[in-house]
Formats: sequence, structure tokens, C-alpha cells
Amino acid sequence: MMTGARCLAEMLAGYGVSHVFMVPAVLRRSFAEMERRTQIARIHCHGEKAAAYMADGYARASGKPGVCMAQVVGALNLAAGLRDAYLAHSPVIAFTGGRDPKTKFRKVYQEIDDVPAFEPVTKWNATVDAAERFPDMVRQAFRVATSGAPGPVHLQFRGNEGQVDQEEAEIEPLVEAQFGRVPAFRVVPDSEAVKKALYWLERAERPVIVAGGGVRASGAGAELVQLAEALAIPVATSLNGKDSIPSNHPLSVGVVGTYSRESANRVVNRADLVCFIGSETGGMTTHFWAVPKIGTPAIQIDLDAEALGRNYPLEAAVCADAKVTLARMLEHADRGSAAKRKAWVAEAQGICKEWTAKYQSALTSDAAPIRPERLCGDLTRHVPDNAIVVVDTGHAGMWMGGMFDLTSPRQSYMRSAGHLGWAFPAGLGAKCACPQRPVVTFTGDAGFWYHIAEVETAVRWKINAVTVVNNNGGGNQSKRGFDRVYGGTQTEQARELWTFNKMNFARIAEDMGALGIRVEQASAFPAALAQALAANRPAIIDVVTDIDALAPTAVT
Ligand SMILES: Cc1ncc(C[n+]2csc(CCOP(=O)(O)OP(=O)(O)O)c2C)c(N)n1
Ligand SMILES: [Mg+2]
Repeated sequence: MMTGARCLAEMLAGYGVSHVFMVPAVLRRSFAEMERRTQIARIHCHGEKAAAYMADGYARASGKPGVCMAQVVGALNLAAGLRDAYLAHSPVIAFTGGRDPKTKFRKVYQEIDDVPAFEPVTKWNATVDAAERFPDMVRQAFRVATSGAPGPVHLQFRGNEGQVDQEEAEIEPLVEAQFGRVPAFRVVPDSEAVKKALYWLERAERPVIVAGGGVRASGAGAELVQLAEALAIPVATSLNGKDSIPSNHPLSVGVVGTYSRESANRVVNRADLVCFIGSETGGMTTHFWAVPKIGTPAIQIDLDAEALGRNYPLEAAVCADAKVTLARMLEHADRGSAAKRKAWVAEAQGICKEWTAKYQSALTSDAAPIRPERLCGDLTRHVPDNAIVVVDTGHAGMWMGGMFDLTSPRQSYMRSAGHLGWAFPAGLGAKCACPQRPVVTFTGDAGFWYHIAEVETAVRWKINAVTVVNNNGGGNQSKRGFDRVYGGTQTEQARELWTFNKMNFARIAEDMGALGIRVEQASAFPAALAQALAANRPAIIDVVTDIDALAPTAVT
């Protein structure tokens, strides 16, 4: 006989979980058992949404499921935080307290039926009502989160705080280590499908690869680069796939789509064949299916059969793991076919050079207030070669997706799949997962405001991530939109809709116990970054930037 709590604690440890992120009180007994029997750090946060984002950052940085928890009244705050993980296929496991059949429908304090709200943000959403069910339900949670296209799962435990964990049953904390990280399976491609894909790639004169988040989940970056080199094919990536090829590789053309680099969109639009790998071919990556235009011949490699051909009719489809498929393609590739693409590669490289020439002065600008392009340029030049770079959405996604270069295959890049405010807590989660690697988060000030309370969490738990705040005193990505609805030029009052009071985040960070550095001159940033990376405590670099700076929009 053992309690559900002991079983849960031992199972989480058995799956290799090193941290869980939560707001109490949920599964209290399980937390006591974690302390008694495991090394799991129980990161007590200020908000459930931030806890979910931390678990998400932990998962994307390590490939291991990130675990977050909330009691019944915090459950929907946690659900809100799962949406980004769902959009980005991140294996997050959420545990909440839930209803007790003995009292439900009696107006129990704080209680509603939370389960339906988890439906749209999870791959699997289930309830655990008896201690007997802990082993099989927790195993299934890890199985679902890590297999196929990964994604979040939710288990609701009986009792508003999940008190079912205090009950005993005849149970065994059985663990299937295979589901402790992504990918759980390396699905092998059909050899006819591989041949067909190669046939189309080899005969194309102007092919381009679009690598998505599936390439990073599969750990297929090296194979991707080898195949691109063997067949002389330029590579664009989605925002999620940005770290699948170093930006300074001669075949890299940048991030394609809406939050993108002009060179990538131009190359993809010139292609006579687009090969999507591990990409959902969604609106962001294709600039709402304009880049490439629908009708451009395409082939696609994806683990998820339902993704194949969803938005682009295909000449060939391969349903398998990206790493295995690329390795197979490499074995059979006709390297001789590369010669005919010399002119195409030269053209793509010319387009990239034009981009560099166009933005060089912005990337090195000395202007004050600082230009965000310069900030991105300095990050390219000074982020350590094994860093994890974590990026928020909106303008942050545009600036960094388009202007920042990864310079080493050892660097990782993770970005918000759309939620403003995701990056700061996600960066903390990434640092928990990979304490030996530098973590550099890039966020706007509006993004940073969301979860600023978690600076205290970072200090308390010694989560020494570096956060760079592009502080322009407002959410200025909204500027264009309000200009438009005001017929060209907004009124002074219209700015109330997207600006904030000026703030010194460095001072706030210092008051909370972190290192705070205020940067007002571009030339001071590299030293500030070096100081923050060496600080041995969480660091916030508050960079005062130009509120009128707008990122270039996508070219078609
Ligand atoms: C949860 C959520 N709410 C609203 C938005 C819409 N949104 C996108 S960018 C943005 C403002 C961003 O401001 P900031 O982080 O300061 O970056 P800036 O544009 O100033 O560089 C808003 C409100 C969003 N993406 N996510
Ligand atoms: Mg801002």
C-alpha cells in the first residue's frame, strides 16, 4: 500500500523531472513526499499563468515535459498559460485540484467545472478520482505529452487541492523512461516516400527548405544542414525553427513569413519547389499563405499525418521523424544534382547580401534613444555561443526573428507562439532546465510588465537568467494599427491606448534583489550584457529604446 502522493513524487522523479512550477495549495502531500524522497525543486511562483510559462520554457529548453500545478480556483489561470504551449507543441503537464463527487453542485467555495476549459489547450484532458489510478494516468500523461506532435496534457485530481493524493492504494510507481523526453519515438519513413521526395528535390532548379519547430523537437538540425549542403538548397525557417540552422551558414536565408526577414520571403517566393519539414505551414510562417503562394509545388515531411498537405497541395509527403528522414535522404541523395543549383544558391546569397546592406546602418546605429535593430545586432555579436535565447511575441518576435542572427549550432532559440508576456517566465523555466547554459531573454516593456512579480521568484530560487527589456514606454507595435483606424495620424489621446508611464526597470529589479542595469547609450550594452551574464544572480537589463522605431513588415 502507498499513498497517491508518494507514488506521484516517485514517478515524477523517475521520469527525470527536476523542477515543478506552482501556486499553492495543490497536492500538498505530494510536495511533502517530493521533499522526503526526491531532489525535485518545487518552484513557488506568483501566478499560475507564469507557472505554466515556466514549465513551457523548461520543456522547450530541455525536451523534457514541464510540470505546472494549481489548486481549483487557480485552474483557469493555469489553462490560460497552456495556450502558448499548445500552439508551439510543447510537452507541458498540468495538474490541478478539482471537484469531489460528494459535494459537487452544492455551491462549493471557489468551485466551477474547470475541465471543459482545458479542452482547447490540451492533447489530453482527464480526471483522477482514486489513488489506484495514479500510476496509469500519470504514465498516460507523459506518453501523450511526448509522443506524436508533442503538446500539453491536463490531469485534474479529486478534491479542491487534489486531496485524493493522501489516500492509499495497492500501487506501484512504474515509469516508462522513453516518455521522459521528446521525441518518444523515432518513426521511420517509408522508403518509397523518401525516394519520391528526393526525386522532386533533385530535379528542382530553385528549391528551398522551410524548417519548422518539428526540426528542433526532433533534434534534426545537423542532418538538415548536411542535406542542404549535399543538394545545395537554401534554408529558410519558421520562428519556431530558427535554431535549426545557424544564421551565418551560407545557405541560411532567415526566418520566413510574417515576423520575418525580407531575404527569406524573397527567396521562398522565387522558389520552384518548397520543402516543408516539421512545419504546420500555418499563417505566421507563410504570411497567411502568401509566401509561398498556394500552387507553388511543395513537398512536406512531418510526424503528424494530418499536417501533410493541409495548406499546400503536395508532390510528395513523408510521415516520419525529421532526423531519421533527413538521414535517409542524405544516404540516397544524388549529390551530382547540386551542380545545376549553383546559380540559384548565388542568387539567394545575393538576396541575403542585399538585406545586410539595407540594414547594416540600423544594426550598428549609435542613435539615442537606442534603435532596437542595434540591440539585436549587439545580441548577435555578444550572446555566448551556447546560449538559450528566449523571445517574446509582437514587436519582440519581429525584431529578433528578423534582425538577430544565431552564430553557433550550440545556441538555442525559443519564442512565444503569440502570447505577450510569455518570454520572461519561459526564460526562467529554461534556466531551471539548463542551469549550466546562459539564458538571454528578449522582451518589450509591455511583455515584461505581465509577470514582473516573478523577478522575486527568480531571486528567491537563484534562477540566474538574463532578461533584456526593450523599454520604449509602450506597446508600440500597436502604433501602426491605431494610425490606421484614426485615418493616418492618431490624436494625442489615442496614444493612451498603447503607451505607459516611463519606468526604470533596473531600479525595480534592484529593489527586488536582482541585478538591474539601465542602458541609455548603445555603446554601453555589450558591457552590461557581460556584467549580467557574470552576475551570479538574476539580471534585468533595461534598455531605453526609441518609441518611434517600427520593425519592417513582411514583403510578399
Ligand atoms: C496575451 C496577449 N495580449 C495581447 C497581445 C497583442 N499585442 C501584441 S504586441 C503588443 C504590445 C507589445 O508591447 P511591448 O512588449 O512593449 O513591445 P513593443 O511593441 O513596444 O516593442 C500587444 C498588446 C498579445 N500578443 N498577447
Ligand atoms: Mg514597448
